[in-house]
Amino acid sequence: MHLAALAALTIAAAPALAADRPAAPPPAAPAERVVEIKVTDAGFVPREVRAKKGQPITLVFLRITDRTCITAIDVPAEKVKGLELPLNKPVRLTITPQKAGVEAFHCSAMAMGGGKIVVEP
Ligand SMILES: [Cu+2]
Repeated sequence: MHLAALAALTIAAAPALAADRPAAPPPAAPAERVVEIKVTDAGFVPREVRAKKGQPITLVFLRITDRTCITAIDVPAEKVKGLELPLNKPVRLTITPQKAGVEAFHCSAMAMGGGKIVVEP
């Protein structure tokens, strides 16, 4: 009973909400690229990410294991150092690579993991 009433309310309210902001401008910027990188028992998955020079890309790191030394990472080319990756909590990192080539990312403790951001010109 309660659920049905709630659903009816939601449906009734929806057009009013939509009418509240009819003038929302279309997004001007191209869609942001987002890539999820998990930290698992096997390390970074995927280990390699492709990016384009001068175009922002958001890396979402998600550590799903405690059996790893990758609890914090560095991306030296982006001056990122000791970025903490709490267990099961996504951490977003947006970068805009300025040079074509390969940017490494790895664990802060030992520079392990062998992650690569391949930046295309
Ligand atoms: Cu390590």
